[in-house]
Amino acid sequence: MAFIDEMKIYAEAGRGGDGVVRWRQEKFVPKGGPSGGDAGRGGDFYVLAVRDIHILSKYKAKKSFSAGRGEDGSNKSLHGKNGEDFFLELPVGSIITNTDTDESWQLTKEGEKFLILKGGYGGFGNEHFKSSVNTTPKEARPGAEGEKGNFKIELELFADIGLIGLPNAGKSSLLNALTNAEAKVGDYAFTTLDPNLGDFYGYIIADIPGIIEGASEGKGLGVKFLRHIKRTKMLAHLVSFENKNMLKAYKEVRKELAQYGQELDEKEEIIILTKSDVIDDKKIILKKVAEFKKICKKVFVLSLFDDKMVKKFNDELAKILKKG
Ligand SMILES: Nc1nc2c(ncn2[C@@H]2O[C@H](COP(=O)(O)OP(=O)(O)OP(=O)(O)O)[C@@H](O)[C@H]2O)c(=O)[nH]1
Ligand SMILES: [Mg+2]
Repeated sequence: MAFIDEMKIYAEAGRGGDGVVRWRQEKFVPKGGPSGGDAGRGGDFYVLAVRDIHILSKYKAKKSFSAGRGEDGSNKSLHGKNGEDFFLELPVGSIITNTDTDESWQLTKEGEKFLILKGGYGGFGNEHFKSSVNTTPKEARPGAEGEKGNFKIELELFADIGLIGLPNAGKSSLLNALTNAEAKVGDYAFTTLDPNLGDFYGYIIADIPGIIEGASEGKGLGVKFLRHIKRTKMLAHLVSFENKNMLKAYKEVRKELAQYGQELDEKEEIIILTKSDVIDDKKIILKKVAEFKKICKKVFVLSLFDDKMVKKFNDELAKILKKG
């Protein structure tokens, strides 16, 4: 499920500016002392995590990046400005490897940043070399090169929320309603054979193939997908109103999670009672909600045929993920 995308780039931190040789020029002082200022250092090169899984494609055309050069020193002892730092924005989940040194970093949360290349120092101007024995130093130093390197960037996406439930609960349909994924939908069990991913305001929703009794021992599509759930942060458990015994349907899936182990059943969970349009009697719906609220605080009722309901759920889910 972790869909991995790869990219190679070349990056350079800024070169430091050069120090300069300058002399003070004052009225009536034919030759003043040294006044060449020090240069600015080169800009550092950072990677910065953002919540945008498509950002790598922006860099397709441009694969080389550099931070700003430090400004040279100037006369009147003025220091050059430091070069601008460069922040390469990468999606949360990116693994950055310097292929020259094998150093590696992983961006795991929004806003996290790492310094991956240091800018070069700025050179000293001649004023710096002034001393009692040398009042007219003609020496200035050039700036140092910034660090450079080749990098590999791999995107490893971990779903923020996994949609689970018995086959036919409406998982793929819900993914399609919330994101621009185009998951296959069918009125038969095991329509979904591989997890589908959707981008929901930068959060990743994973639609997991249906889980049936015995899945933890390999039945149906089996353990393969339970393994994937291990990596999602939160679960949304879908239970369809088509089930005669909804609670039993719910417990069947929970039992498989518990039997699989690895703390799958300890993940934060929300419950979505789906296909409410198949029930005419509102009281039945309310009763079911009350029943499920005894198990879990966050219970939602949803029919994908009702746009308002979908919109409301969409907003609630966005809030939950933001908090998460
Ligand atoms: N009446 C009604 N039908 C729905 C609703 N949501 C989905 N369906 C239908 O339910 C059937 C199953 O939907 P899917 O989204 O494929 O279900 P799934 O949970 O992904 O199923 P698997 O991939 O087999 O595990 C399809 O025929 C959908 O059109 C709903 O809100 N109301
Ligand atoms: Mg499906």
